[in-house]
Amino acid sequence: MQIRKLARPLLFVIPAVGALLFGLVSIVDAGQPTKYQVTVSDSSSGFVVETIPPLVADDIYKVGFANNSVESHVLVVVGGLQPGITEDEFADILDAVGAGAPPPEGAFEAGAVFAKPGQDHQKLFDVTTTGQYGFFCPIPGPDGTLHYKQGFIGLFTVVEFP
Ligand SMILES: [Cu+2]
Repeated sequence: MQIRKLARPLLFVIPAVGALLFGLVSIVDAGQPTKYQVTVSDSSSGFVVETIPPLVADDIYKVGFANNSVESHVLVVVGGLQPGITEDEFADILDAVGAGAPPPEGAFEAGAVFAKPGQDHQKLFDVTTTGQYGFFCPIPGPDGTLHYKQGFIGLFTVVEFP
């Protein structure tokens, strides 16, 4: 008898607490960076990075980077690139900087996140400046070939969120 009397009101209390917690979480979320998930995996023709779209809204993102590949990777994003640059031109710049040349004027790193095989890590990426961006992984494979020459490279444009 005693337990039943206590148990019944508790059933009504628990959903109310749940609603309150949900409300608090929603308020906290409003000030948090936008979450975005990127995955790298292997294919017969190289590494596949999914998905960084050609157009990205300006924002600060908390990027999750899941590594489903057999090698370690770091997703590096750089901004301030020349508009209309091609992927080959971007790779040439990376080669030059890797060989000791200064980075192109105005270029900046927007963020980087490292993940070993099987890991999924998060880092903040600041793409609040509109313009031409690129992403790449500079880690070499077992034969010394850099990952950005095995498919881990791409370009995207950051546009003002409408
Ligand atoms: Cu890599």
